Parts: sequence; C-alpha cells; structure tokens
Amino acid sequence: MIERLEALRQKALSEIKAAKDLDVVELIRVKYVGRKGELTSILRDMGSLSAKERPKVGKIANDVKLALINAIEKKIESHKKSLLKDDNILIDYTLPGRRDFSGKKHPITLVYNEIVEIFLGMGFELAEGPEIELDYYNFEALNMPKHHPARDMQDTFYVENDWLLRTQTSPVQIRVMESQSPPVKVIAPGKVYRRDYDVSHSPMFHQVEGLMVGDDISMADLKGVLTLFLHRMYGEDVDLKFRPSFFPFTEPSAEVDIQCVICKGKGCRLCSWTGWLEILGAGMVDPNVFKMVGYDPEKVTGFAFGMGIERIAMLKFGIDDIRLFFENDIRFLDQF
Ligand code: 2U9
Repeated sequence: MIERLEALRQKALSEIKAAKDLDVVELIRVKYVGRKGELTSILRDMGSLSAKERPKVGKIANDVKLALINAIEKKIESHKKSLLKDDNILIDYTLPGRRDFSGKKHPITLVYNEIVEIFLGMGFELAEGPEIELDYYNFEALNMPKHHPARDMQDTFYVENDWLLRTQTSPVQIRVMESQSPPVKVIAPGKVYRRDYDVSHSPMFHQVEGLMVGDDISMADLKGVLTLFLHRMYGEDVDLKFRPSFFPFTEPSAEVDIQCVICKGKGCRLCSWTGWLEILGAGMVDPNVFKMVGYDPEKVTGFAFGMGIERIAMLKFGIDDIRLFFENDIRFLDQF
C-alpha cells in the first residue's frame, strides 16, 4: 500500500506540474483528492491493514494528501499571477469599480475664498501678517491702551511678555499703514484667537477685515462697499440694516444686520424673533489710530470693517454650531 501511495504521489505531482490551465488542475484535484478520487479510495482500503501497519500507512497517506493539496494551491497561485502579468485576463470588467473619496474644500475655505474674490473684484489688495503679535499692534495702536476695558472683552491668549495670539486681524492694517502712505485699500483675512468656546465661539476662528484710507473717504463709501459685498454673498434681494454701535478703533461705528436667512424677516428662533441677524461691524477709522501710524487725521479719512468668516458661513449654509467646522466629520464636510 505504501508503494501504491508513493507511486500516486509521483504521478499526481508530475501531472500538476505539467498542467497548462486551471481547468486541468481542477480535473487533477478531483481525480486524486476528490471524494471519489484515487487517494480517497486507497485510504478507504486501510481498513484491511493490521493495527500495527495502520498508523504508519495512515501518516504517509496524509502526507501525500497534504503534498498534493499544497502543490495544487501553489499551481493555482502561480497560474493566476502569470495570467495577470501577461494580459490581465483575470480582471472582471463587469464588476463595479471601487469608488475613491474625492477631496473637497473645507466650507470655511470656500467662504474665505468667496469673500476674498468679492473684495479683490472691488479693487482691494490682500494683506497678511503674523498670528503671534505684539501687544502694541493688537491693542495700543488700535486705540486700546493698557487697562482699556475693551481688552477684557476680547479674552486674549498671552504668549510671553508683550507677545500674544492676535485677537483680530487689525494689526495687519496697522503694519500696512506704517509701511506705506495713503491711499490704502486692503483686506486682511486670517486666523485669530480668543479664549471663548461654545456653539457660536471657537478659540481659533477666521476673520476678514478691510481698510480703505484716502482723500474724502466717507461713511457713504463704507455703506456702498458693504452693501455690494453682502448682496454678492447672500443675494441681491436681502435687506440690510446699518445701526450705530461702538468700537475703540472706529468713530462713528456701525453694525450691519441682514434679513434673517431662515424666516426672511418674519421672526424665528434663529433671529430671536427680530427678523434680523448681526453679520459684521464697521466704522470710520478713529483719528487716534491714524496718529499712531503717522497719518494726519486732518488730511485723510478712512473706513474699516470686520467680520467672522465662520459666522458668514453659518448664516450662508444654515449651520447652528460653529464646532462642526473643526470636528472634521466627513459626513458634515462631504455636504459642501
Ligand atoms: C484698523 C482700524 C479699524 C476693524 C473693525 C469691526 C468693526 C468688527 C468684529 C466682527 C465680528 C470682530 O470677528 S468679530 O467678532 N469686528 O466689528 N472690526 S471695525 O476696524 C479696524 C481695523 C483696523 C487700522
């Protein structure tokens, strides 16, 4: 019986080796190790062996079976590989393709770019500056001397000594005015930092501020620029309201409201039943700010404005929690 097994091993292995395609390999598998195969029938005959011989023959029979199965698997693998290499025969073109995720721009980037494009279209130039700033540029030069109460309003991240994380992008405009004479017409977009965290505040958020300085720049110019901007952003038909406000760096100052994006002015939870949503702040540059940068407030006038990009985006897309922008949940980001 051992001889029969060895002969079968040799014969089967050489047949496997010579097989030209996978159909032949399958036939060989059935012929030798299938339920009615030659090896199976030899194993069935083991009942006639003596108790002494049975374990020895059984082990050899098992070895032969494993060797054949092994050789068949190897043959199938190498056959598949060679087919793939040769002419891609094994690729089933009818299978649905694997869909890749396509990257998308973050909603804040989309709105950021849109805002910048609108102001570039009105002739503003881009200005940038450091996020770690000197106290002087963030506060002093903007008419907020030490112990000014407005410094408390903007809870600040201090780095060390006079260094801090800017709480607004206004220091950029101070640096621009220090380095060039009027006229000035710039926007300063970028990251700002405040110690605040809830549904409408994030410790890091984005602002776009604007500054236009020259001869005879008036509140009417400010109103014209902001009206054009908000109509481009939210549609020509949206109503606007300019109302008086106060900022240390502008005098007079105004806040601008847009008609509620949800109820269109009728009154709802989002607008606290007023029909209006606060969207940005603005004003005429305070003469003290001009003095700090060496501009003569008797000769030049200018307007400035500031807005939070997250707020602009929340009202544009109807998002009620600022934290969604920073959690990076694909299900949220995929919608834009
Ligand atoms: C210079 C002079 C004046 C920038 C201005 C605002 C009004 C304002 C807020 C909007 C929402 C900040 O992100 S927010 O909380 N900003 O209301 N910003 S005027 O005024 C300047 C800037 C630079 C040299």
